[in-house]
Amino acid sequence: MAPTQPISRAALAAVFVAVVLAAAVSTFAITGSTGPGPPWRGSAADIPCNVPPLPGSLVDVTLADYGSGMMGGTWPMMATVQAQPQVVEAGTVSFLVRNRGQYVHELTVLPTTSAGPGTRITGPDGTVSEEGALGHAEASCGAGEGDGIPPGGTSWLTLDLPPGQYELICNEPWHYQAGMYQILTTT
Ligand SMILES: [Cu+2]
Repeated sequence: MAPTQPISRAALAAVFVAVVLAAAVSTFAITGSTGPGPPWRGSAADIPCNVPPLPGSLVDVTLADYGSGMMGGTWPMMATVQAQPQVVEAGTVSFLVRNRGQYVHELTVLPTTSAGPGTRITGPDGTVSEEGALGHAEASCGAGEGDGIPPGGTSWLTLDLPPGQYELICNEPWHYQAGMYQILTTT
């Protein structure tokens, strides 16, 4: 083993620069966006898709993520479901769902639990129970069920929702735990 050497000033400076750069990059990841929409990096360009007219109250849903490569690149460090608006009239409700992230996402609509949003138990496969699910938007440029919405892709879903609270989630493995849930209220 080589004798311990004092750390050179140059090495210290290099470490300092690296730390500052890392801090700057992570700050940008959180606060970098100045325009409308979520401040996530890695947002995908839209895949062209002709969305048909959607009936009832319209809820725009944005699925987004940031992060790079935990768990072999399959786990976004953070991800989000954003609904606009978050309160709509009960009855016919259409969801227009856009994936602006860099991972495949999907939307599942569930009744809320009494424990509140984000409290569902994640199983060993990284997903939560979809018992009682009211519908999914997970097609690539299509309605309803599918293999997931690719980055930049669009899916949609129309449901008849009585007054209540619903949890909009992404149930790709580990995405719920990464923050992909949002409450929608119908009145
Ligand atoms: Cu997801």
